[in-house]
Amino acid sequence: MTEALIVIDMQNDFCPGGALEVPEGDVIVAGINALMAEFPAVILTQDWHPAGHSSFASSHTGRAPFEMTEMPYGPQILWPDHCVQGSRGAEFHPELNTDRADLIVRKGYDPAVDSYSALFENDHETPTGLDGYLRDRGLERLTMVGLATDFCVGFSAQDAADNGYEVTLRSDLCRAINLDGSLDAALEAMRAKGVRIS
Ligand code: VGL
Ligand code: ZN
Repeated sequence: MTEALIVIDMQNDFCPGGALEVPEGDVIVAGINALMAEFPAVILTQDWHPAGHSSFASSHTGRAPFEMTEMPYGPQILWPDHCVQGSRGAEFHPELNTDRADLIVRKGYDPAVDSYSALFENDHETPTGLDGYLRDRGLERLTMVGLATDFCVGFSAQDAADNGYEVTLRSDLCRAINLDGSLDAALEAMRAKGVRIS
């Protein structure tokens, strides 16, 4: 039992009508639920920001969503307020089968550091704990699905590949935000690290 399905950020705020909506973000829910049956281990991630998080444009006077800023850990895109802890937008899509989850990993809770990847925060060194969990359980082959291909899914896949996992991206069960070619850049970066894109 070495295979895990990692379902990234299938939350209301990333679905149509949400604060940071991903086009067609909701159409993949049924396919993800069906895919869970094929995996012995299912792990969900949940973007989980405190109000006033430093990745929110609203936390920086005069700045608008989707502009870039510099954080102590590097460049950072400023986002609309989203996935605020305890809000409806932070809840999983109501049709997602959360019962099958062995583990739910929350990330992005440090007010000063964003966390796209399921394994490491955006400083690329603070662990979320998922790497340790996967190692402890001997889960070595990961299939990634969810939102958004060019941010949280893409960085999760790259970090996992960098840390020795065999990673497959099911692109039919992901959707992208696609800011300024970010989808092509993410696919290229994943391929360069040996992520299998199917
Ligand atoms: C995400 C931007 C900000 C994602 C999360 O889930 O891809 N993107 N927070
Ligand atoms: Zn976020």
